[in-house]
Amino acid sequence: NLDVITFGEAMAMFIAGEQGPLHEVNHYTRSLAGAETNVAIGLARLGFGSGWASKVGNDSFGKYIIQRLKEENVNIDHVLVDEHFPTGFQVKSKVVVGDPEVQYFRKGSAASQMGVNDFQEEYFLRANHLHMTGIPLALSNQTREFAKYALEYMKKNNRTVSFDPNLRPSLWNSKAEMVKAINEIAFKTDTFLPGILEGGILTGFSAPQDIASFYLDKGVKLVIIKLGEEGAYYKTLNHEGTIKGYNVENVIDTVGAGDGFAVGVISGLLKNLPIRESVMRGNAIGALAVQSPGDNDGYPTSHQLDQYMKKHLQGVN
Ligand code: KDG
Repeated sequence: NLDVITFGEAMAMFIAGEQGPLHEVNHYTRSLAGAETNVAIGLARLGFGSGWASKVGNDSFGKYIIQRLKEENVNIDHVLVDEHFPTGFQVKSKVVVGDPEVQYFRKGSAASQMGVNDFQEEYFLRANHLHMTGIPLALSNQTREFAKYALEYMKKNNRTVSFDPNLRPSLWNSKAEMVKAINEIAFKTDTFLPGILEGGILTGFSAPQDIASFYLDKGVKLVIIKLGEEGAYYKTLNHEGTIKGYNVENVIDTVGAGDGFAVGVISGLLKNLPIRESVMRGNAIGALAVQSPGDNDGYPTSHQLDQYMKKHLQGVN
């Protein structure tokens, strides 16, 4: 059976083989992108029953996505093939420092057509936990309604829900609309996982403590704020703490680190580990993720994660 379900849009991704602006790049390596597929893959690699719900087009990118997810043991019973709309893709630059440039070709994609009518209740009931990101809230009215429905449905059926806002301002009409829509969902989730800059945009506060309290006051049970290489800060009604990040000497690509962090945290919570340990797992997978060019190719198996954490012991502040 399944432990966790996610839903969203997967895309074929072309990673530049050489540095420079995208329009000058000649060589690309094909890979897979999509925040929620990254999480689904990461959890499956750790041995969890992991399912992903979406739509792909009846085309080569759609086939590629399905094939990759099968290889990763992600359950695809809720992946529908749309005959009318194409699978989206994205192009990503190669950088030495900072975040890469990303260009989307996803407007009107098959995944953005998934609406409430596509929601398969029996499928979602197969899992105890739902992981969501803010991206489907931005893609289309249909996917936004799907996301709201999925959240309500899982809560009504006593499932736990984690939420990574994954702010993508370029997918929204305005910042105000983005903040409102994301917060509306965030307030109803159990575990909220913003980055520190995202938390600032969403609340107007800059200190992690204030950002966390803003959501705890609204009923969120656990807020974990990603601090990049500094690690992460967590807060519940009774506990708080900062967990240092792992030292990484050679950062290759930062994209996928936040999703890897979610994988670590969710895996810990599903195993009923203490929050601190769950956050440590998040930090560890985030650190592993930035050391490889693809989004998810650095995500570990359970054994690799244990080995990495043993080898690179980190203190708790
Ligand atoms: O979190 C990684 C994602 O940014 C990437 O895989 C693409 O899902 C993606 C998006 O919509 O930006």
